[in-house]
Amino acid sequence: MRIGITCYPTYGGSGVVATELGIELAALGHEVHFISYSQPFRLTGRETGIFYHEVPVSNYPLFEFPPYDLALASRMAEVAEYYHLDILHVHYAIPHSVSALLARQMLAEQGKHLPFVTTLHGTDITLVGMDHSYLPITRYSIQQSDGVTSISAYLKDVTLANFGITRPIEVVHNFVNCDVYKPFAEKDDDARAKARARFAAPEEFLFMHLSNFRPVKRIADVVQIFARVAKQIPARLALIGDGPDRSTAEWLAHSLGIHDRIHFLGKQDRVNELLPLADLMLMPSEMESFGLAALEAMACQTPAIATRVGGVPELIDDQGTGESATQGTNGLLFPVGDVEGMAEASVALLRDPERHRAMRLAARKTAQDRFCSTRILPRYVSYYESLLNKPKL
Ligand code: GMT
Repeated sequence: MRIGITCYPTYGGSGVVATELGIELAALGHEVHFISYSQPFRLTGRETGIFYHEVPVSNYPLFEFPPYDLALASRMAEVAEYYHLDILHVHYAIPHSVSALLARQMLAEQGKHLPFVTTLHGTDITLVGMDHSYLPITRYSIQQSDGVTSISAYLKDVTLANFGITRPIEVVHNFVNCDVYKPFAEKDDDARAKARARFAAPEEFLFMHLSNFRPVKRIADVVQIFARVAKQIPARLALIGDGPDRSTAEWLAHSLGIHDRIHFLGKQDRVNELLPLADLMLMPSEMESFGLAALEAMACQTPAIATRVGGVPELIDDQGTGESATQGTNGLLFPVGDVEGMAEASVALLRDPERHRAMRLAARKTAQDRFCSTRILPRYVSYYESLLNKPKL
């Protein structure tokens, strides 16, 4: 198939999913065309079978707001025509789904059919999409998409309830490449120790957090949890990512007198090399429609201490009784803002090496058994095929 993909190319879960999907599809022999305003950050530009088409947005003194969605629609139609795309897959509804709808209509005028799939990721529904200035058009473009997928059952339910959507939505969970996101092999213990030494001494526990530092991620809670932990056990914290709340976190770390125990690593390209170094991942978000960062950590055998919000319980099973029952307890969940609970549970877990080890193994097994790209990719491919085989009306 020739597949067009549009996403936000910057640091964020929907862009990560879209890029990894493109990489996996190309590895399966499909031709993938990314259409966006800059190259997605996890692409090198040298991947076989992957092509990138920039969307130029020209400005004009009259435009206080350059119309990116229109430039995107034009570029989508052009790329579809010149490269004979079979299907277009847009990630994050706003505004990508609307642009895809326009592109489909433009091509239809020339007798060409370009079906498009919209994948809902999170704040496109839970925050931005609920804003009344965006709601009617977002609803319309979801309803008009040829196919709609959602990255968790939770997000599907919210979309159906809050947007009054009547068309089917297919749940296709976030995924991770388990051959890239993996723990160090036992024979590589020395290599792990060497890499880990950059962040923590052997007797210190290493905590990690990975996000785009937006308010919804509650970075201040990450620092507060760590401050409580560091009073009880030797520990360090590595924060991966950057964004609007970084300076708040730095200020808090200084005020609490723990800044010398925290590494602010900024944006990192190869997080798969960092996540296996940690003992625990912290994800105390206000909302997560799934929690891709926790899945990436779990695949590296780093369990997460997280909040019981949105679709997170579809991934993290703190009782070992849900869909991950065969893998066992693979992480711990707490109410939003319960920094005491998360700190106490982290300390208790790390003081119990057997329990910690069991949780590490369960985390990796959950990723392998339920969320590896080898399991999820065929779902997307057969979904595309079902749309392409649908009789045209
Ligand atoms: O953070 C967002 O809401 C935007 C989105 C993104 O583009 O980064 O993240 C969402 O998509 C991820 C990938 O599907 C999910 O794993 C995240 O849970 C989700 N974030 C939120 O719901 C806050």
